[in-house]
Amino acid sequence: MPAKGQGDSLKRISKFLALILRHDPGAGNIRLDAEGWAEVEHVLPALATRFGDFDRARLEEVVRTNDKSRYAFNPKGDKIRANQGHSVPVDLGLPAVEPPPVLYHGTAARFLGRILEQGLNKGKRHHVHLSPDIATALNVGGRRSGETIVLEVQSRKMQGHSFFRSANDVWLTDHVPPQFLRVLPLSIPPR
Ligand code: HQG
Repeated sequence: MPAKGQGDSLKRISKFLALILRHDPGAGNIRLDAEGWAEVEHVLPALATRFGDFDRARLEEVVRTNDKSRYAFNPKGDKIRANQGHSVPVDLGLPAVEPPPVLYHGTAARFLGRILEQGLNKGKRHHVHLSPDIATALNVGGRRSGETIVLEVQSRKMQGHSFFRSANDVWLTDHVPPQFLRVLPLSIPPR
């Protein structure tokens, strides 16, 4: 556990890592390879520029304590990448796997009309992100303002759609057509 007072700074560091490892490697003057890996020896100076002295032990702490296990080192430990959530083109090399019968997607009630018309779209990301359980979906949806809703996805029935499971247990797919969606009758007050 991070010491009291360190939580905020760990969060800021994680946000900057998300920026450079998912969306804009140039912002940290680093490069991602085809599978999304960056050299740790390039990432450390990028972090040091923002946050002062930054050694490997501190980076390991950020990775280990991250609330959603967003980052991972390669087995040798000389590279780091985001486990999912990229907008830059990378191929994580995840195998397609059979999903559980149902998955969940938490979102804001104000998006529901369009979602039921168009299905779930991946937007800027590589995939639509789905959660393995309702509690996680509520957290994801709760990031948005207004009332949170949870959609149940009939994942096993989605013939012809590949599913991938990220290292941090996020389920990924290209698109969810509306006929595989059902709004769960949960009542979550707006934040
Ligand atoms: C919505 C976080 C209108 C969708 C989380 C979502 C997750 C539509 C938003 C990960 C739509 C996209 C991903 C349609 C989808 N019409 N709105 N047809 N289709 N949407 O952030 O799933 O903290 O790209 O419901 O924990 O919210 O980044 O996706 O509200 O795992 O590690 O469009 O991001 O993880 O938003 O979140 P996002 P998401 P991290």
